Amino acid sequence: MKEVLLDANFPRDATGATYHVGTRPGQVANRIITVGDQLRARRIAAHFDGGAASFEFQSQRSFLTLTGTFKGVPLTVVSVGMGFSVIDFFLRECRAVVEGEMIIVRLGSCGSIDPSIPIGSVVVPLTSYGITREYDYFHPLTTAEERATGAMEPYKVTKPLDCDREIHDSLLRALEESTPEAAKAHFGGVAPRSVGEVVNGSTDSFYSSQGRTSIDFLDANANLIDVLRQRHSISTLEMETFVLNHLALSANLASANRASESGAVVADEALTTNDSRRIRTGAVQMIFANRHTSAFITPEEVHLLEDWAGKAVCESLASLEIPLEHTHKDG
Ligand code: R1P
Repeated sequence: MKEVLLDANFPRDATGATYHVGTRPGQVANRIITVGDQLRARRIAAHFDGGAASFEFQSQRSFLTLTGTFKGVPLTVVSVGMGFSVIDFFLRECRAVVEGEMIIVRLGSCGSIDPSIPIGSVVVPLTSYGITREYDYFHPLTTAEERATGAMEPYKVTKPLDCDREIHDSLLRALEESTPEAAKAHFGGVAPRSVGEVVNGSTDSFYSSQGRTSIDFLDANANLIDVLRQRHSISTLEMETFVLNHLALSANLASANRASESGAVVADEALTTNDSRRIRTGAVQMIFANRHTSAFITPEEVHLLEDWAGKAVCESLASLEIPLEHTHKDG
């Protein structure tokens, strides 16, 4: 960031560019695909009209924004990196530069802890849980009794939170309509499969809270995968979708409160609000790893899944209506 920043509460420069993502009004579309990986972002943008983005910005903090059109509809891909905190930067700063309703779809990779969902599958989660390390479980002042009785457990699991049902259904339909039959040679003779209504867990670590064991750290996670399967029916683990759903809920609550005279709107009402700054979310996740068999996808298979899922997400987003949509201008 070379420019002078103007507001310590929400830092922006004189052109309106945000502090970390670095984009300003006119550069980000209402329909956004967010990914963790810059190569994946560029593969998706290759489906844009003309085969490339018409606007590109790489921020000093490694957020890459690519904006163009798909079948004439403005679309943006933002590569954000990994984890809860980058979703917070991404969503708050994109919200600040976009007028009107936003639709945001995460196209990510994930691991499967469900034996019925092998690598090469592409899943559309409906529900996500947040799974975080309980830092105090490891604290020297926590007693052995608290640990032994289960008064304190090493990992916390939130209540489940759904994405937008219409977006879920649209994403699943777009994937099903474009299943790459020709790719079956790469997936043991079976064409990769899409699966809807999947229950996902988003974790605050790739390692401890996903049940990967270590001799270098005390993580108390040897039975975590079994707990997540048995108590919560979780099938997939990744690191962002729950936070995306949570922040969309938080934005919709704020919108509903602005519209309400009493200012006391509850979550159920926020989900049905039709406020012009509503945020709707969805996710598509490619299964790269199988935690039962330890299988990992090959780079060639990654490319095939990213092409299939990337195009399907563009098709889905371009087909979804946004009420009172503002005209997008590159700038
Ligand atoms: C970990 O390797 C990363 O891969 C998954 C996880 O959510 C985490 O961000 O998603 P992406 O491939 O989209 O980054």
